[in-house]
Amino acid sequence: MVVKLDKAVLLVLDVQNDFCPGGKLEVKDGDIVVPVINGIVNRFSKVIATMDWHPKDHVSFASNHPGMKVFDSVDVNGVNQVLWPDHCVQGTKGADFHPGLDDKYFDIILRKGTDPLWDSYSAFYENDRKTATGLEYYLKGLGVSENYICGLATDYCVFYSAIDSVKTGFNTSLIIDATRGVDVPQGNVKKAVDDMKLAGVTIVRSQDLAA
Ligand code: VGL
Ligand code: ZN
Repeated sequence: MVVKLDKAVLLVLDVQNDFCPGGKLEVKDGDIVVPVINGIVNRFSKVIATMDWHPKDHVSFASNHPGMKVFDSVDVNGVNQVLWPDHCVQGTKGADFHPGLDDKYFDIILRKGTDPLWDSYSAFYENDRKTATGLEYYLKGLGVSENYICGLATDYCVFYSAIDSVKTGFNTSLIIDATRGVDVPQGNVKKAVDDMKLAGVTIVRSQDLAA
């Protein structure tokens, strides 16, 4: 029997085809996280996986902003929005988990980014920074004190989720070898990791967690 890490959960963020090599918004080496996550997923008392899950008319798609290009930014209700290629469209192959990801230990799957008018990088709050996804209350209801975070992408979903995890009062660790980022502009991943550390996120490696 594997000893579980008490009161600790694993958040597996957006390990979906579109964020892996060959996907619509591919993250370099994004698929490398799959075996790393599979190797630690049974150590946690609960595992929460998220899926980026957008309608076709989503505000974050450059294709819905005539005249704008991918990686341009626009203002959406006073919030800066990076424009992406169409990705993780609800019900498409690109929105599925990577086929190698072992999902049998996932207790809940949280879909985010479903509102056409708002993006949601964080697993806790939409990009208006105040609409809750409910994850905080689920975790607090379980008496969880510690969140371990992994998945894609380091400089977006992972970054905002880690920051919100700290803000909502959880001890928060980033499993550094189980995450990869978009890194546009170059250096964005390093900046995200540095900013997470400054915010109080602990950096760990998967071998520190292996049973
Ligand atoms: C993400 C860009 C656009 C992410 C989602 O999950 O990190 N990044 N949508
Ligand atoms: Zn998205």
